[in-house]
Amino acid sequence: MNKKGFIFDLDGVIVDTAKYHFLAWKNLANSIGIDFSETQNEQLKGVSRVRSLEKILTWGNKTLSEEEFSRLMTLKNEEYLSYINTMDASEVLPNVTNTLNSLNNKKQAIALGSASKNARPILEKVDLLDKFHAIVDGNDVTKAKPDPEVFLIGAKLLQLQPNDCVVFEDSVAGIQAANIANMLSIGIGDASVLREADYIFKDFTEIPDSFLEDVISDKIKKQPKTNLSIKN
Ligand code: B16
Ligand code: MG
Repeated sequence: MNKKGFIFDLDGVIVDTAKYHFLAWKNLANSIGIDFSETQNEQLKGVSRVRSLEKILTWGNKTLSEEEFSRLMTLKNEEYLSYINTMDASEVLPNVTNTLNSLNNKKQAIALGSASKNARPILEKVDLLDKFHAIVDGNDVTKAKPDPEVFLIGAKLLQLQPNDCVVFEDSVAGIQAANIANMLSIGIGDASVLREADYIFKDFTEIPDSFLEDVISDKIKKQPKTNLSIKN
């Protein structure tokens, strides 16, 4: 059987940790007199922790000393981790575990490609760590999505060519990163937001096993696109 690399984003694809990021960022922003809405939280999806705080400060028209910036990042992460600590397998999004099991049964290569520095503890909490052959997270990358670094490292660890890899992503930046990496991009979520993806599904309950079979057997393949570049 053909072997493909299936690379999963974490937040918004495997688990809904956005709600915990929201609570922690909101409390932090409010504590320094900045309002923070769910719409703004949407704009932080797939964005690194440092960049997220920079964006919040810009929205609130505030500047901080380096020390204060790093103190607030630590505070945010401590609160976020307190929510993460309550997580268990019941928080895995529908049909994700089945999909991972099915791909493992088909002897496919599976990696995580996440911006989060907390990816490993989260996968441990929800009992999925042993389903992955490689983990690439916020500790391994120097460039954030839409830079393709996170997925290219994933392909390398799986010992596969980028063109033999598939990415599941819920963020626009992540879809762009997958496209730039020349990987089949599969958007998980809202079709109107993720329209740059090669395929879009609302969630994993909508992905038929026949679709995965077609990807593995090369019936479904990345169509090369031209003129792709990183847009910030
Ligand atoms: P951390 P993903 C991303 O995860 C989140 O979507 C984003 O909101 C968060 O700021 C980022 O991880 C960094 O997370 O603070 O845990 O390092 O979607 O790339 O899995
Ligand atoms: Mg995500």
